[in-house]
Amino acid sequence: MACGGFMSAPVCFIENDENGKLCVRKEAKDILDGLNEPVVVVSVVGLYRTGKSYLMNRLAGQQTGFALGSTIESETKGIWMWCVPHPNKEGHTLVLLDTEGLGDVRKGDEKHDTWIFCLAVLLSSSLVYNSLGVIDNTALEKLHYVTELTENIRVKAEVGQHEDESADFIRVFPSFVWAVRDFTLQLKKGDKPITSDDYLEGALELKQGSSPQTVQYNLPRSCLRNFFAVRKCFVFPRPASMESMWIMEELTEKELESKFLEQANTFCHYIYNNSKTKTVSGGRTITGTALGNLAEVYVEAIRSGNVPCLENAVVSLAKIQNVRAVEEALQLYVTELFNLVQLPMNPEELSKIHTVAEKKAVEVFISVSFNDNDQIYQKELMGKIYDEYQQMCQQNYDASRMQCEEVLHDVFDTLEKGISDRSYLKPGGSQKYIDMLRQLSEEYRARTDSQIMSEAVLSKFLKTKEDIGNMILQADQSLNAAEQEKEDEDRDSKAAEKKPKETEPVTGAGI
Ligand SMILES: Nc1nc2c(ncn2[C@@H]2O[C@H](COP(=O)(O)OP(=O)(O)OP(=O)(O)O)[C@@H](O)[C@H]2O)c(=O)[nH]1
Ligand SMILES: [Mg+2]
Repeated sequence: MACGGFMSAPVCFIENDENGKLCVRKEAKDILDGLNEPVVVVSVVGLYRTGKSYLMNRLAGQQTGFALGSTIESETKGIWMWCVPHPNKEGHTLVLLDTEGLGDVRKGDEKHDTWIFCLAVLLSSSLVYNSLGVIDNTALEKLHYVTELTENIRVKAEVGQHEDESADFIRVFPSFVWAVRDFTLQLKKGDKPITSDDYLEGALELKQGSSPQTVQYNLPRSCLRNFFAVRKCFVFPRPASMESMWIMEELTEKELESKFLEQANTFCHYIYNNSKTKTVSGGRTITGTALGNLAEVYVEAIRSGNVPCLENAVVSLAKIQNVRAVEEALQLYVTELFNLVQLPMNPEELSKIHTVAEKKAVEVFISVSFNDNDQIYQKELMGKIYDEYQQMCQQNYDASRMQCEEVLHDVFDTLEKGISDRSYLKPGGSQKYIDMLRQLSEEYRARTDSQIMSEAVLSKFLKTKEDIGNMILQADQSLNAAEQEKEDEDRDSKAAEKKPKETEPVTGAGI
């Protein structure tokens, strides 16, 4: 697969699993998962062996791609997908869906064809119906799948008892393009030339009356008229001689009939210019990712024996997309935060990084989310971002605390040594202790200036030193008192020494 979800060759999208039930292939789902831009989905349906895959290769602008078969055996199985850059719409992907040919009796499972047809209708924004020859009653009878859509597709989750749901089909169905291949007739009504669209509309005209035959005749016609608002028809002459058609993939443009080439180009340009971006009920445009999810929702409904319902599918799709949107947005937020933060850091800087990352995360959420009208998932995302941010703030505090503690140990090492050496347990020691505490605190502050936990760590430390400070002070005071006492004593004794001895009363004064 090339970058950006574009592919060098088609892959199988939907096929039968080993139990014979439809399933979405992982490879295709993964490709769509990586495609976060709006998609224009064009699918081709029609009877087997009618040149559908060849026409799709032309839409891809490639000579080869979807496999063609030149034998009578049907070639394409299930639904194949090819994502190519949209030739006209920048930022859009053209998703081409080539389907298994309908009506091959050897398959023996009519219902399988019905589901292939339904899925093509449900997944595309333009449905190309491909047939050989002319649009006559037989051709319309072969298109009976369109008459079965009412039984096999539901639009609303809740339907009133007498409500005709098919009236809603026109709102949600793709545009319809009939490609008539090997058309050999002249487009004329009487003498007047008519367009291929007039030809189609003429073929879809209803008969008056209510006989069973008339009802039967009108049924596919009225279904096409009532379900598909935009209808278009292209007629293609034979592209080459009989023998050459077995090797169509090898034929150069020059070897193809010029009239065929002209029609093929007109058809391709019509599709490029007019096929709309795929939307779902409610008008929401969908991306490749959503298309993959939508396919899974419809296929799951069919697998479990239910009728695919557009409204339910949108609800399921919204849930899948929104859960994913929360995951992706949160992932981006966390990655952004981890890449930019360097703990410990200034909380204001951290807050700035958080704000930018949060904005980017919300942008991702908005691009991936789907119908989050009550902002339930966005609120969930904001809550998760808040939790992540709080955790990061806590980690920032912890990292800052650790660094401050390291500096603290380093700076106050002298003080601790002084304490254990009992250097402060001497007279005047308390003042020395206080001075040292003050000086080291300043040094610590200078080294942890930018740290958020600087003061908190210091004040906790100083608190632990209060007892020892008091002890030193008391010791100092008692040493002072003892010294004072000793000094007093010394002074007294010295004074006593100096004082003349209490003399005996002079008895012989005249000696
Ligand atoms: N007669 C005719 N044959 C064509 C035309 N385009 C392609 N073919 C040939 O018809 C054969 C079948 O073409 P595919 O494109 O494989 O037909 P398909 O409808 O995809 O066939 P399945 O996948 O089996 O349903 C190939 O040999 C093609 O070369 C065409 O316009 N007219
Ligand atoms: Mg095919």
